[in-house]
Amino acid sequence: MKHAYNKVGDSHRAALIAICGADNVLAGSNVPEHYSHDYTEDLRFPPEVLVKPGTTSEVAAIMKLCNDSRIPVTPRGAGTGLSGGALPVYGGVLLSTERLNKIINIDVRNLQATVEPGVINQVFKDAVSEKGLFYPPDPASRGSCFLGGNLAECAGGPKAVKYGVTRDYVLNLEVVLPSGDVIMTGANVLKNSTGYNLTQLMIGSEGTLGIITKIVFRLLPMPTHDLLLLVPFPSAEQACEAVSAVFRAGITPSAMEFMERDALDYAMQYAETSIQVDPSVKAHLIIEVDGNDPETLFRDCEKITEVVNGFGCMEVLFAESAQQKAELWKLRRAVGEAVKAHSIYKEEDTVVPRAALPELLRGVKETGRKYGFRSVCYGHAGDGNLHVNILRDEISEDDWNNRIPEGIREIFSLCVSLGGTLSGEHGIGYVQKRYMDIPFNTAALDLQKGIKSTFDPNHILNPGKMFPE
Ligand code: LAC
Ligand code: ZN
Repeated sequence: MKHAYNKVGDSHRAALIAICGADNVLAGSNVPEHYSHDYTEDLRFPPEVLVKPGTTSEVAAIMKLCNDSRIPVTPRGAGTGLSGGALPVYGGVLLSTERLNKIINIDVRNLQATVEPGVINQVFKDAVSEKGLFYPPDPASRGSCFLGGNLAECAGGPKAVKYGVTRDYVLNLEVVLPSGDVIMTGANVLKNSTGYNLTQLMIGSEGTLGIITKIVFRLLPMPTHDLLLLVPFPSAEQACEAVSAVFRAGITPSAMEFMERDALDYAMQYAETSIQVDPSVKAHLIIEVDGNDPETLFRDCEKITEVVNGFGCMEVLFAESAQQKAELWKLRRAVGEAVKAHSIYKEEDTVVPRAALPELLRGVKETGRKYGFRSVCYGHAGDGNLHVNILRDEISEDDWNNRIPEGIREIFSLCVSLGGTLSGEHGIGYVQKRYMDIPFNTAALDLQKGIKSTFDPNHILNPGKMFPE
């Protein structure tokens, strides 16, 4: 359904300045260029006005003003998203959470912490780690992405395979609704059977239901040891076959990452690493185990080595030092940016039950041959979560916009037929909404749209996202 929106006029701008102060309200050409994009393809949508509230009550006043005036509001964290969630596709107000960046409290006795949404993931990890605590979610952009954005998209990362994703660490939220009302969604407890679970509804809602202004996390004790294995394979499919066998052998690694040869090559060039890979290697698995007892971890690695040997891997390498481990992780985290530096690409975030990974990889490559695109595949193999970067290369504008999406539709249909879905951790946002009819029938989509309308009857919050229009 289309909604009619108003432009941000002089009186609205004056009202926003009265709420946040003139320094925190920028309009037109005064809005720095980077606020018009995130990390998604080469998409650009400048907002009419950028506002940077510093308190919950300022957020509430902005929402009330925009709701009363039918002005669209797009919430924005650090802008590292890969599905266009933070793009103000209808113009209007871009609400940046960058000034809401306080760690309010780390409650060591309860293993909890309360933060504002503009705290950087890594800053939070470091702060809790100083107190012996562990916040596992670690998206590749952890050095710059905001926790609020991590909640909006339900970010994952390599550790998710053992520790779960962002939603598994959130206990309670303060949320500003489009009306300007402020609610708490839950309680700071590990068990809660009180009413509908609004906390979990907010997570992954991509800024379409409310603005998260405080987050209460649960934390874990920091594990003391980890070991990292690098397992080369002569074929990408064999690497994928080995993944589920490791879990079936009774081991849950703390990371189980896959990189096909092209992903390795792009990352090696980009990250200027000393790591060298023999030309016969066609894929790598990076496997990490962690815990508190080194003996157990060594035994786990022996078992893993036994299993992967059964899938024709080449010589298994141990990362000997902290520096080697860091270098391997740097290489793995660089893949996305490395590919982007080479070519515009469409990033698909396919996810299937883990044992279906080889079939998914085969299907992706077959589809590429049929539609004439190259793909670079890598990702969180242990979660069945394969990132498929479809390279723009020399593909014409028309094919890029019309024919390639048909191929992507085939890939997503394959995912769903294998028991999977469109996105494991990047969200739907602006670029995947046209495929939402694949995993959901009309009844399931209408139910979600009904929830959206209940929270946001005027559809002012992050319009143009998640649902096909
Ligand atoms: C990664 C991001 C793209 O896994 O999700 O590198
Ligand atoms: Zn990822």
